Amino acid sequence: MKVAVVGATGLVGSKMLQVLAERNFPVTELIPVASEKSVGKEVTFKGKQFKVVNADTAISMKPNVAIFSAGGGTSLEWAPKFAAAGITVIDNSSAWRMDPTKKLVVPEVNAHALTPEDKIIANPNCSTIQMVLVLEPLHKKYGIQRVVVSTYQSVTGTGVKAVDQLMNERKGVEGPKAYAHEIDLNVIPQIDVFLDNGYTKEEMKMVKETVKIMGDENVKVTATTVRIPVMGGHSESVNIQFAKDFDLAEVRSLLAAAPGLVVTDDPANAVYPMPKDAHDKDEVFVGRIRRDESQANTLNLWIVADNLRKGAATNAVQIAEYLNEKNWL
Ligand code: 11C
Repeated sequence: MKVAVVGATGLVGSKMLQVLAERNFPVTELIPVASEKSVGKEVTFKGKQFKVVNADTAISMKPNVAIFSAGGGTSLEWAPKFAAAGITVIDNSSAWRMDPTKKLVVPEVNAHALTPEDKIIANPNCSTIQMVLVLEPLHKKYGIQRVVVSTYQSVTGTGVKAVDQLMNERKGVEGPKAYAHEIDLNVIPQIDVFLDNGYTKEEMKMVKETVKIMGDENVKVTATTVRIPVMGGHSESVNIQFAKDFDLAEVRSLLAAAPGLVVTDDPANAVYPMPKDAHDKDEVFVGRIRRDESQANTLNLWIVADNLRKGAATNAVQIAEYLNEKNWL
């Protein structure tokens, strides 16, 4: 399997290479793709060096699959060109997610939506992925009516510049800023740009992507997304109102049995999900599972996952694994 990784030198791109190697995706030839300024540089994959090429060269090398993580502009311009050459694109940007002709996939939830005709497949936003993994098994059993989510998101979601900003501020060193404010010892209630309705783009991604992935417009979501000075992953406080009542022990066993989830919930021993523990893991961790005592049929819980793994690279590689199992690549 020839695999192109577009944006191979970025934070998510490097994680894609790591996850492809760790999960033993059957890569016979790796084609790292990046902008002209990185062409000719080398990246290491499974102990071997591969030269970075530009997108045109990558298409001429005819990969079976191209995993994009180079921003929406690159995806809008290049994904259709790869697809026209018969190359399946798995795109980690937001460019194609809400396009009604493209599938938006979290394999544990809606891999069944994929067909051999899907040539551009969208990988959801990190904060959406970890939430829908928890919502799906509960929705099937109790019927979700409304979700109120507040996020605590790692600087790795912004990229290398933000990680550098946090580290520089921590050391008291001047440097380029990824955010309009200091991030060390601070909390910024803005992720991405503000829209006309007063919500940020990140918040509206959580609202709209959740409905599309779960395939149910009755799942109403409202979100507040917040950046915190953390590296290991995104955390989410989630309040879920169901149509039917639930049994807490049953909720725990449904979540424990759901693919990709680990229940980490022993408050008496100070055990709950934290980004430090989720870092570099593929699983999504859920804990602090408790009844909302202020209204009927409502649950509170806490979800943590490494946004660069299940929130980006792992989910994209899982989509490629599914397509490969079906012999569609
Ligand atoms: C963040 N969720 O943490 C964003 C990063 O639509 O894929 C991912 C943006 C996206 O800042």
